[in-house]
Amino acid sequence: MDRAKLRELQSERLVKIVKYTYDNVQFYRERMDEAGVKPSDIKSIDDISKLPFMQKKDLRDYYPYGTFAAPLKDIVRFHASSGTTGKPIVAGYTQNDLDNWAEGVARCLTAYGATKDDILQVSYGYGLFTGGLGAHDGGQKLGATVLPMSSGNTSKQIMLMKDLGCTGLCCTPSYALFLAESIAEDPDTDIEKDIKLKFGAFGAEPWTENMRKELESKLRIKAYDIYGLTEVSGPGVGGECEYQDGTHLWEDMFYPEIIDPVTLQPVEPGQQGELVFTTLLKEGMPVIRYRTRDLTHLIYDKCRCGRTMVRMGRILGRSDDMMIIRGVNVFPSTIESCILEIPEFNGQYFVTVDRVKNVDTFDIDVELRPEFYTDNMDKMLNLKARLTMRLVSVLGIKPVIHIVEPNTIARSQGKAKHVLDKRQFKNE
Ligand code: DLL
Repeated sequence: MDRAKLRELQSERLVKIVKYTYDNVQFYRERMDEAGVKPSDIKSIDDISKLPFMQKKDLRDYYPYGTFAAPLKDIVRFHASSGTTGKPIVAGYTQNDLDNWAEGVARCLTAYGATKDDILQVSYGYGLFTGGLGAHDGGQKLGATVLPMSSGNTSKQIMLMKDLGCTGLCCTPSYALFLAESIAEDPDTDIEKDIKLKFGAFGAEPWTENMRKELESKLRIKAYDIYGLTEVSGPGVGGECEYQDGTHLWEDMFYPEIIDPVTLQPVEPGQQGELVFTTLLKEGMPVIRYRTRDLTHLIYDKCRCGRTMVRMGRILGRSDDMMIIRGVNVFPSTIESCILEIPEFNGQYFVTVDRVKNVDTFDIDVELRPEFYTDNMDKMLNLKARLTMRLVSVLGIKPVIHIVEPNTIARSQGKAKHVLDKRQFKNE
């Protein structure tokens, strides 16, 4: 769609959604009244900056139904985000919301080159997490055949992947890496002959270009990004195209902005900042200027694929995932990228941060590929030195590296957990 036309459509939809939320949700009414803005002040998408922001805390404070805009009789499904403490965020969807969500996922799959001839192995968890059912509905909307595998039971995953000839894999990149390792170790499976996978739809956690290379070479596929969040719908808020050069956001449904998380002002076009979304079509639980905490940038140049919808750079991390170690900002994704530059490591790692005598400690366990594991101390010390040097040059601080045997770091079947920050448990 031509961008001028898209802007008209966004304007029309924003005007409607603002009036709809003001009329139906006390929370929005109060917030807009406090900010001194009326629905009639919103005449086009250019007026969006007049509206107040909302964040996760608001959804928690108004749990469970306080931000729902449709009556419960019109809500046909709930999902919930994986809150580790306290109440989760509950999202409610009308049938139209589910149809639009499936449309978003189907667009991603189409952008990966998938068609109704594909067989999708959906290995995201089914249940409250949006990954499983989201990918499932999108796959069916496209007309592809869906295998609702859910996560776990790796040997059965491999058996059905082979026997049914699955061509697409939908799961977290960390679980895809685990599946790839398991396939490589399975004496009864030959990746070339037995596995028919062509592409993967990987998301739900930050991942890097080096992880992409790893997954593409291990699974002999094209590995594509899929992005989304429960508060906005689920997977399929955007996805990459064949050029793998940014994640197209489906801006006719989800309007993105990038703000400076401190000043809350929009950043210059192309600058890094916090991603904010307004859902332009949601009925059940719309969100207006929702602060995602995800850090990224937007690319408005036309993509080589011909799609005009904006692209998002890789999510660097969440502002709440960022560790400050000895005063330096450290994202797990940066560590992952450095590890995967060294071919002897398999990409599995675990970071432990602590504070001893008022000084931050920074330890990284990192696994070797089985073929490089040796008791030759010189080789091990050399590898350790290479990784340490690389991390020092990128991060500016020195971690203590521990090279561990293959298969010793706990694998995740959903979102990977890469960090234990023991400082958070102390009251120093
Ligand atoms: O993770 C939805 C999803 C499922 C997306 C399957 C993609 C595939 P939540 O559990 O609410 O929803 O977590 C949302 O996960 O704010 C990001 O921090 C992170 N995230 C999701 N996709 C990506 C991605 C689902 N492609 C949170 N790259 C988001 C980086 C991602 N981070």
